[in-house]
Amino acid sequence: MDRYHVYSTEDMVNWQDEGEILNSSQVSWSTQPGFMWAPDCAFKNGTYYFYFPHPSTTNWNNTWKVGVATSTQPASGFTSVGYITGLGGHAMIDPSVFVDTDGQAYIYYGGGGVCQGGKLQSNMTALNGAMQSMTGLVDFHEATWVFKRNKIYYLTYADNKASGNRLNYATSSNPLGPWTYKGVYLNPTGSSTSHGSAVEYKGQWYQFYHNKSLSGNDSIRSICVDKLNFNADGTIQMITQTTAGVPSVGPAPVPNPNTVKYEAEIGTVANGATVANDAAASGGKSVQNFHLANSSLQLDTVSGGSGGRATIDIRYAAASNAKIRLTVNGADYSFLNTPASGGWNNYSGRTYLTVPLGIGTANTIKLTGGNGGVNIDYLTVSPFSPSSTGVTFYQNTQYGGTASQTLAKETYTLSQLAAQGVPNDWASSTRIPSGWTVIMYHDDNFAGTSWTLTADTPDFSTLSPSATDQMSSCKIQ
Ligand SMILES: [Ca+2]
Repeated sequence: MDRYHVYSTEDMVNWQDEGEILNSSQVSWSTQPGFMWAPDCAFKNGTYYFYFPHPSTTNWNNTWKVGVATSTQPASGFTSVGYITGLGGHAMIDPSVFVDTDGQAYIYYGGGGVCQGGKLQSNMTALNGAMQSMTGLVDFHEATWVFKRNKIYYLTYADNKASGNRLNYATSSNPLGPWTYKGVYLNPTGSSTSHGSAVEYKGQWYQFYHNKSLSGNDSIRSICVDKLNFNADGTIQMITQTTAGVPSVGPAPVPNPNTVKYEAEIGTVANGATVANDAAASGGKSVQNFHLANSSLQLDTVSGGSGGRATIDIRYAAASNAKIRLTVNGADYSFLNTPASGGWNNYSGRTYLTVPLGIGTANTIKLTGGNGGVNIDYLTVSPFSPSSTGVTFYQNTQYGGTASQTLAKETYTLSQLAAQGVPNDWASSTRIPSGWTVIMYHDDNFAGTSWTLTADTPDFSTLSPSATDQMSSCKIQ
């Protein structure tokens, strides 16, 4: 796998994909493109550190190194800065970095029955002394994770149980052991491997782990989170694996003010995909027959705001688990899972990914089917940065069409609109920045019927009288 993403939350229920922070093509010492395994992260003295295992030669399992990338931001701006000298070798994967309450940082890692730990220097990118064997663990396989609670250090790890690895843990009064084995606390998840991390957030401890419930493929895993509870003596209670997840611990996120909705039915369909009427769908239509090989839906003139990261959120109905391929501006983002939503007319399905978009509306999103049936209702696109300042007119309703034009605060006669790329009697929808006003006129030179708009208007036919393909001059204030 490749392409690490960061997700954020404030309520443990709604998760924001912050986008990709690193891929193997950005690692100067990489010789194995696309081959990135389980990472960890840490924060110290204003810098965020990202640690990732990566093989350094084609003899991959004997040449692991632990790479480091740094940023001043938790979810963007990471730069690969090398690897930790002195770490690596056969099966030595799964780095875990723990910063103790006294500020001293430790790194742990291991695989193939070997687990080691050691101190990091204050620069967080070099060892401070030799790595030590972590003693006292029983049936260690891989997936080391270390945390501290009430002065007790915990080391969690996967065992070798053949029918499905389990997460075990050991405790110590010292961050480098010796460790006292305490037992299993996460049973097999359905995946052959197990790997997790434990964190405290807003007073509750949580266990993150993975299963393969969505994909059915042992190598394509889904992230899970459930409560991690402790007994009075500090021992860990068995994790209850749920499909519902954990309760909300905060307010739901404020909607992104830059979000634009695009009905699937305004896009271009091909290779058997069809626009079909469906009363259950937004706008009364959805794109169907997406089970057909190479069936596709393409949306042009998608707004990327001022450019940069944007979340593409796809709403769909599916009777059984499927997946769709996402391509944006020609870049292949591979598959997005579209888990069963409860039926072909149940449009509660959501799948999303954060990707970079270009400035303005010259962005193209293409969805390709052929991997199970999915009825696509609509997409929302939420640029992280607000739209470039201006009023954007679109040829079609719902901000669609083959072209769009963004105009500044100014008055525009017929010829001036034409000079800006807005033909006469052409516009059918518009996006208007907050606090701006657009007065559209039926005739040239600000004459005839007029319409005063102060907010986004997705369909000029809803105005009275209809303004569809009517504007011949306008004032933007
Ligand atoms: Ca729709």
